[in-house]
Amino acid sequence: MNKLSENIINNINKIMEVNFGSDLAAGNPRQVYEALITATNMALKEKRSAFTKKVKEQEAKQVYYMSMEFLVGTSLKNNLWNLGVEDDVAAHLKTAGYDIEDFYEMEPDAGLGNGGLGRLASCYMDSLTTLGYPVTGFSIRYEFGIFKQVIIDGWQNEFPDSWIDKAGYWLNPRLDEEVEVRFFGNVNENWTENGLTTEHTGYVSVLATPYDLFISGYDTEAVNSLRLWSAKATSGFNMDLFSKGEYVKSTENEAIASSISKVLYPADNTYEGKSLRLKQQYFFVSASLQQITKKHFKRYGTFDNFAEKNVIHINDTHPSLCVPELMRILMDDYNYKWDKAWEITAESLAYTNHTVMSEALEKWPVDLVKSHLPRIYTIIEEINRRFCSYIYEHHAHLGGGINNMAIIEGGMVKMANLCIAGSYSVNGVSKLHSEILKADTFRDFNCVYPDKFTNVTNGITHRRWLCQANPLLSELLTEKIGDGFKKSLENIEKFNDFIDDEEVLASLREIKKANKKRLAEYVAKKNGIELNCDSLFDIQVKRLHEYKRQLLNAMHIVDLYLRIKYDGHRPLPKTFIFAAKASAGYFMAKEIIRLICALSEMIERDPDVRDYMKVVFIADYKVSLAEIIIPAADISEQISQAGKEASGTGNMKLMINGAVTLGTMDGANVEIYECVGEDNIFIFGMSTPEVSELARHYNPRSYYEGNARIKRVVDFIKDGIPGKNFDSIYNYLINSDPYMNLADFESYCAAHERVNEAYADSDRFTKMSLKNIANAGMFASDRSVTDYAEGIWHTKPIK
Ligand code: 26Q
Repeated sequence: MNKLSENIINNINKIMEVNFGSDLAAGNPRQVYEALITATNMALKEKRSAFTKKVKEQEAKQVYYMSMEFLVGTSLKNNLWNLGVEDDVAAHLKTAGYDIEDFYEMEPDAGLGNGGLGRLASCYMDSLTTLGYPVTGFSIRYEFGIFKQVIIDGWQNEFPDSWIDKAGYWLNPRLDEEVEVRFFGNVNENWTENGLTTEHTGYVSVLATPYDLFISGYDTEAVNSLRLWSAKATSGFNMDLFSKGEYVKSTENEAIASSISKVLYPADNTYEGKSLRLKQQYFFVSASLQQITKKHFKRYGTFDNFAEKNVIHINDTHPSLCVPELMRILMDDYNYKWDKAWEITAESLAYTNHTVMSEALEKWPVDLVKSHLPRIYTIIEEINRRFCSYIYEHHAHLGGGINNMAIIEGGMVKMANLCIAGSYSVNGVSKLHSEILKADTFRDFNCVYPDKFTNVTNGITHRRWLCQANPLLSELLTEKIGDGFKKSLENIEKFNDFIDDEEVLASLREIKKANKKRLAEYVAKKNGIELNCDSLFDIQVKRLHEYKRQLLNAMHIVDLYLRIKYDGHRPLPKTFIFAAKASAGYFMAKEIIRLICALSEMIERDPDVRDYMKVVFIADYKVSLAEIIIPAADISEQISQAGKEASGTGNMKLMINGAVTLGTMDGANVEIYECVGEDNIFIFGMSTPEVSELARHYNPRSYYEGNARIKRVVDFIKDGIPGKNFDSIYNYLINSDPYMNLADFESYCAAHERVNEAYADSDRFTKMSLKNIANAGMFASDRSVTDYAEGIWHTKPIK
């Protein structure tokens, strides 16, 4: 047994004794659970202190990853696995009569994110730590993470997710590092002998308390930290106001503070211009930058080398206030002049864009920013003034483009423009997406700053998504190609050598079957539906959004149903599995969920059809559920309208688990296509230029009227399901259909036919599956973060 295992096991025993006055065997499961997490956290803490010491000694450049979201999921299994102590700890628990799996099940997900963007941030923390880079993630300690989804009569209902009671043992409070964040008030500008100085008065103070969540890596000395800020009032009362008779106003800071870190906004790829959201953004940006600058100044006594020693990464525009806040700190707290402060700021910030959808691009009303953050607003105004005059002077030929680039325009502050002006690097998240940014979304900026724009294709941590989620496949790989792939996923390429190995192909089929059974058990328990594990599992799991086109999938399901029911079609059995959360106020998304649930119910009740097809909607999609669903997939549905999905990362998780992609040429699907070759993927639908062309004159009604197959499906959706009505979706499809479901429908159905043909030949399909696994190397987040470190951050791992 290694030292670390021994240490953790001793600590478990000690905690049982000291906290609960019990030995391991006599404790109750909840006590053992607490002891297990606390002991693991202690081990991480010790390891972290050794790592931090090294980082200090080497004066290494620090990376700060700023993100409103980190979709952490569960940590216990991940940490034990990464630390290499899982088997020893499990064996020890077993001696006292416990099954470690029961403790894994007790742990709630830390759901501090909505979907792709938040999960990406967590995958990057894993990879950076594994590779030994010093990085700190910054976000908010939301008391309530992403809501719990409960489906009642087909309709999504949201319930609060209070995760801290049972997962808070991972959080390490640092009361010694609290900072103050200021909102509202007035700004007074004074000319003094030092030039113009500003004074922020009459503000409301909120205290930010940091909680550190330690991030383990695999086979590494590094332990990094995710620092989550929690808001509280500076004091219950403002005595000054109170004594002036303003009793209600005197408790204002308490009301503001208690709301800021209360709940995660459940919006994905749509912007919500709410005052609370703006406060959340400034709160975590200001607290983080105050701490970063304080630490830097303490160590070096100057900011002249700030950009050389630090890089601050802005994950989408949500932390865009980093630009004016860093300016504010340098000027107001450390007396820097504008030009020098701007040089330091623009050389230490880098920005990643995650969307081209116009409804997701953040724009804040000038009046809102001005009232909430008066000092910050004056800085944004001055950034805009200088930026616009620079463009007028040097790029006058861009004409109308200048308005597109302005930071303040039409009474709004445009956050992407602020980020591009204030960062030295801007990147998209897949090759296609990065090209669209340059050619379209940020075309004018690309003319002015062609060297700022780059691409870093997203990646996933295969340690969670393959090794931990699919231990059977991981064992097979280890047996055949060794375990080098765990640290360096390029090595998985060696699995290609087994393409004609009948034994390996048979093992792959067995593993898939076992993973389907594991999922079927879950579905039987939760949905009361029995799955046929010999059927093809066709899976679409992701946030519910019109552009992701779960509706196109549902349309094909209706078509198949009608063909079986009325046209004598007798296909091989297929199981269509969905899981998706919709934003709480997103009506069409909720209607689509209702449609899928109605189809599921109708088919389940129909003895003519149910042996050939099944539809299941699994409620409450989250990281820990994805870990059960994804390994069971044969087909991975990635069917967004071309040009809309920035990258996708579920596509990569499904691929590495042996699912074959059925998708459009969108986001990272394009790169998956390049890696597996055209024979190992099912591509359909319009390309990005075809979409743009058709958008000029798209008329969904002409597809409906001109195509009997489409008409039959759309009419059936309207009122063909007994007792249900979907006029909403019917009208949407024939009158608007903004993501062109109807235009891609036939091509999508044809692709399904090709899937059926391939699946009928089990040898051929298993080989496709193998090719997907073996060619997933490029989609490791280890590769992505290395791209960031070498190409953008210019940082090196700790020696
Ligand atoms: C903004 C303002 C106010 C409230 C909410 C928001 C908000 C919150 C979350 C806006 C967008 C998001 C999330 C976006 C997101 O997840 N984008 C996805 O990022 C992935 C990682 O790069 C990509 O793979 C996906 O293609 C992209 O959709």
